[in-house]
Amino acid sequence: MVKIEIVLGDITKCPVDAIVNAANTSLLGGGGVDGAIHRAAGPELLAACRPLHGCATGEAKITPGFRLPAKYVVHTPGPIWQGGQHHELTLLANSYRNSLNLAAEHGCQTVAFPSISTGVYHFPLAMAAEIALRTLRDTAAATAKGVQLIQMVCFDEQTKKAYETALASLLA
Ligand code: AR6
Repeated sequence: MVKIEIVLGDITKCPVDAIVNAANTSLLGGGGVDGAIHRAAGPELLAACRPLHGCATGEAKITPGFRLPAKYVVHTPGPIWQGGQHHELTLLANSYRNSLNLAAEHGCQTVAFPSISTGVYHFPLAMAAEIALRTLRDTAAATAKGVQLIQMVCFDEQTKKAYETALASLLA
C-alpha cells in the first residue's frame, strides 16, 4: 500500500523520482512553486517545456528534472477557483490523478506534490486538501500501483495543518 506523508518544506529540494509542478496552461513558467522549480532546474527546463505546446487544465506533461534532485518534473495546471460551479473540483482531482499516473508510467516510486491551486489560483484550502488526498490514495490503489511514497510538500504551517486534518478524516 502507498504511504502518504505530509511534510513542511521546499519541493525543489526533494530527492524523489518526480516532483509535480503547479503550472499554468502555457507551461512556460510563472510565480509561486512554478517559478521556484524553473529557477532551481535551470533554463533547460523552459527549453524542454516549449515544444510541449502547453497543457490543458487538469492534464499533465512530463520533462526531466535537469538540475533538480528529482529525476522528473510532472507539470499540471490546476483550476483557477471561480466559485466552484465551473468544474473546479473535478479538474483539481484530474490534476492529481493524471500527474500520479504519468509519474507511475515513467517508473517513479516516490512522488512529491505541492498544494495545487491553493496559491494564486485561490482554491479553498480545506476542500483542496480533501480532494488531493482522496484522489491520490484512490489512484495509487487503482492504477499507479508502482508508487510507494507520496509526499505532500507544504510551504507553510497553515497548509500543512489543512492536509493533516484532511488525512486524519480520510483515514477515520
Ligand atoms: N515548495 C512547495 N510549495 C511551494 C513552493 C515551494 N518551493 N513555493 C510555493 N509553494 P502557487 P497555484 C506553495 O501559487 O495556486 C504560478 O504563477 C504555495 O505556498 O504556486 O496552483 C503558475 O505559473 C501554495 O501553497 O500555485 C500559475 O500561473 C502552493 O505552492 C499559478 O501560479 C501553490 O501555490 C498556479 O497557481
